[in-house]
Formats: sequence, C-alpha cells, structure tokens
Amino acid sequence: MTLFNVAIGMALFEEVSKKSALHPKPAGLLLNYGTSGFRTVAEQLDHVMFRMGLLAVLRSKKTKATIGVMVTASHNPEEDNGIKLVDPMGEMVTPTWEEYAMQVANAEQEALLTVLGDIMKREAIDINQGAAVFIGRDTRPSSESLSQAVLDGILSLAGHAHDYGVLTTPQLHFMVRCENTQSRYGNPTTEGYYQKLSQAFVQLVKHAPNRTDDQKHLLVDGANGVGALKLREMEPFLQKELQISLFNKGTGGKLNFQCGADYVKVQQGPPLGVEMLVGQRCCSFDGDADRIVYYYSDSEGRFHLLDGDKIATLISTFLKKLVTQAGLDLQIGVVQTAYANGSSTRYLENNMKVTVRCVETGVKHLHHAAQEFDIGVYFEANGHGTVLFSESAVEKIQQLAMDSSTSDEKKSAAQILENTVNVTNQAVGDAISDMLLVEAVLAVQGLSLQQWDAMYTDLPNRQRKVKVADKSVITTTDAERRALSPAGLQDAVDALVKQYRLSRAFVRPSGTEDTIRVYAEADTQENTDSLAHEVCMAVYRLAGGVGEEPQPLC
Ligand code: NG1
Ligand code: ZN
Repeated sequence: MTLFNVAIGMALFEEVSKKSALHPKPAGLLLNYGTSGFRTVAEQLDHVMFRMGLLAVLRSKKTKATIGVMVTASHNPEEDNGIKLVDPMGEMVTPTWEEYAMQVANAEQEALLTVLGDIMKREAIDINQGAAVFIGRDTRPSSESLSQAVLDGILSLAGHAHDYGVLTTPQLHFMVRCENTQSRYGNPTTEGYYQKLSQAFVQLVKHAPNRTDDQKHLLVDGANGVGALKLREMEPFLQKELQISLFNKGTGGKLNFQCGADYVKVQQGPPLGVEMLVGQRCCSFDGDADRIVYYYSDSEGRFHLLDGDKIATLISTFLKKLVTQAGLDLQIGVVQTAYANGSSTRYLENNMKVTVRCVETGVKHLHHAAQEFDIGVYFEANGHGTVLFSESAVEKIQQLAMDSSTSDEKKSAAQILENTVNVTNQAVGDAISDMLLVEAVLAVQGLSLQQWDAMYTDLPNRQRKVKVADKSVITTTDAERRALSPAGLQDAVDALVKQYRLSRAFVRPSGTEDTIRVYAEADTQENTDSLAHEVCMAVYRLAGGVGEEPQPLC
C-alpha cells in the first residue's frame, strides 16, 4: 500500500468511526444472517443497517460491480424488519460474505474498525476501487429511517449510492442485474422493469386471441404491502390484457396481517379482505412480493390452494412441451425442497419425466441447483421461485425464433419460449413476474384454474413447530430429510411413518425462527395430523422440548 492509500484509508476509517457512533450497537446483542438476511424487531436494527451499508461498499469494491441492499422483513409482522445483500447478478450474497455480515453486525462498537480492516485484508480489497450500491425498501413504517442508516453507512465509506425508495424485493434484484449487465438484461428503472415484463406478457397472450373478460380477470391480495403499490403502477403497461381487482392494498389494513401468501399457505384457507366468488382465480403476494400462491373456492365452498409446487409443475410442463415442439435439445430440471408435496414430485418424475432435485430449504440452495440445468425451474412450496435459463439455452431459443428456414410450428414454439424468458425475473423469485408467467401459461394453453389444479392431487400435509431448549441438537442430512442427531430421533420418526399409508415426515431446525419445524403428509388429513402430532411428541421427548407438550390438533 502506498502512503497515499494509507492516508485515504485512515481518513475514511475516521469518518466511519465518527458516523458509527450515531448508530450504536446495543452491547451484547448478537444477530444471525439467516436464510434471508438479518431479521428481527425493527428497534434492534439501526446499527445493523449502517454496518450493512459499510459491508455493501466493501463487497462492491471486491466484485467491482454494483451491489444491492434491500430493507424488508418479507412476510414477518409489521413490527419486524430486516436487511439482505444482493450480489452482482441479482442473486443472494455468497456464503462467505454472509459470515462477514455476521462479524460486522455483531462486532462491539470499539471492535468495528478492526473487523472491517480484517475483511479488507483477507479479501485483498483496494480502498481506491470505486463502489456503488443500490438501496430498496418495503412499505413498513420503520423502513424509511432504516434505509437512511444504510445510506449513512455507504456514504461514510465514500461509496456511491442510488436510493430507489420503495421497491419490491425482486425489483431491487432486477435493478442490480440490469446495472451489472450494462442494461442487456433491461433498464435499471421501475419503468424498465414494467416495460420488459409487460411487453413479453402482451406478446405471449397474443397466442391466445379469444380470451374473454372473465379469463383476463384476476383477484390479487397485495398483503397490504409494496406488491399492491407496484402492481397499480404496472397496470397501464399491461394494455388491459390482465384485469386486476386488487385487495389488501395497504390503504387501511396491516401488513401481512391475516392476508398474504404465507398466511394462505400455512392456514390453507383464504385471506381476509378478498371478495372471491365461486371458481374465481385469486392469488396472494407476500409483504415484499417475492412469493405468490394461487387459489379458488369451488361450488361446495371448498378451498383449493395452488402453491409453489403446483406453479412449478404448470410451468415445467409448459416448457417441456415447447422445447419438444421447437425440437431443441435442452434439459429441463425442477428443484424442490423436502417441503414439496409428495404428489408433485411423483407427478413430475413419473408423468412428466423431468429430472427433479431436492435441496436444503432456502432460495440460495434452490437457485444454485437450478443453474445446473439448461432450464432450471425452482420453487419452494410456499410460492418463492423462478425459472433460470442458461445463456446457451437463451441463444439457441433466440436463433430459432429468428430462423427463416425453420417450420412455422418450431418458430412459434421458439417465439413463445423467447417471451417466456423475458417475462421471467431470473434474478430471484418474483410474485409479479410469476403471476404474469402463470397467467400467460394458462392463457396460451387454454387451461382453466380447475384443469391446472387437476394435474395431480396434493397429499394432505401439515406443518407444525416444537419449541426445544437448543435447536442445534437436531442436525440433518439428505437435504434435511433425515435427522442425524439426537440419537434415536430418526428411528422414532421412521417407526411412526411406517404406521401410515403414503406417508412421509421429517424434522429440521428453522433457519429463521428459534424453533423445530415438523412436516408430515399421509393419505388422509386425519392421519396426517395424527402422524404430525406423534412426530412432534418424539421431538419433544428426544430433542429437549420446553414448555407445554405438543397438543393434538382437533
Ligand atoms: P425456515 O425458517 O428455515 O424454515 C422459512 C421458509 C423457507 C424460506 C425462509 C426465508 C418454510 C418451511 N420455510 O425458512 O422456505 O422461505 O423462511 O424466508 O416455508
Ligand atoms: Zn418475501
């Protein structure tokens, strides 16, 4: 390092030291960079925000690219907040830097500069390298001041910041990807996002010319969050090809409260505030609009949920048909987690004959596995997912779509595929993009919601939680489907599962809450609930349960 660099470094660190005193860390407070960044009650997060601004500058210097910072706590209650970093291609930040994030967030006040200095040394970061960071935030009351703290962090390390204000999480990921691909992926503006996705959608539905107004009509539950706001902004770009009735717009109700994708998925019932008629197509976003689930109510008043597994099945079936029709040699894979309904996996493998992979919970694992296919469709059962098209797959599709010597049938399939690529937010799962994709797939194939639902029947399933003294006593293997410890737990689960038909169960520590999650499925809801309860009891007895014993659901 030259003397000049040392002087710059010292001046910057002095500024960081001065500013960080305005964002003090409560002594002793330790937070985890969980499945999707830091997440806790908003009052505890000011110092974390400031420090993530600092870390984003370092990450930007290291990658020589623009980095994203999103302030949100997704589907958590309104009092919570959170933050996560976005890497140059719009993907989740790489695991080593999650570690750094924890070191920076948890350093006591006087140790902060040393921790930053160590990271710079380990990563050989050049202090003179420029840095640029994009900031987005959701609509929580705490998000504005918290994103201001992020900005303070960025500026105190002399980074360049662009604050987009309120954005959906996937929009922020999109901006970062556009910026770092010199706009080849799209323009890094909300207008650029609306334009790219809606143009592709409008092109796709041209292949379904006779849609009725009823078929164009969709009810959307905005979870009282940012998704509602952004969907309203996007509507004019859709040229009336989608007619949206928007509920839970955030004008009165509370964010995620008795509404939104997570509520609908876990309760397996409709959200409050949506006026749905029999058979009507409805969907719910979560609080930051990166998850979506569909549903409807039948003439007997029964609720039907079409979750992430059903969405993955719909999309991969569509893609497989088009790839075959286009005569392209592209391998399609579907990536799921252990929470995927057993029926969906069986249907994909046995009927659709596509490769299915099961990975650990958390989008970063799914995204990574999906990159191994020419076309990788990944979805968590809770509705978070997208499709990744490899660069060579996109090239082959584009060439065929322009090839004047090819047959009309092949060309048309390639053009539909090309627009499917463009309607998809490949940076990350995106409720708005997934909604347009599902709507287009249904339209192009002339499928009703009921026909989509009938592709396979979900096995009854149940998710439960068990409180234990120390969740780390449970360790797992085989994509979290088997417990390695504590001794005897997996044997107990195996013995219970054997007593039911079409059954499956597993236990794992949650990565976002201090709890053990239990999942069970079986031939009937009654058997599923009974199996889930017995597995909860086994966890309680063998893994140090605390508080009241798990009670059967009645
Ligand atoms: P944990 O708490 O690790 O189960 C939950 C979801 C994940 C993912 C993360 C991030 C389930 C069962 N788990 O993780 O799929 O979405 O939150 O938000 O839905
Ligand atoms: Zn979310």
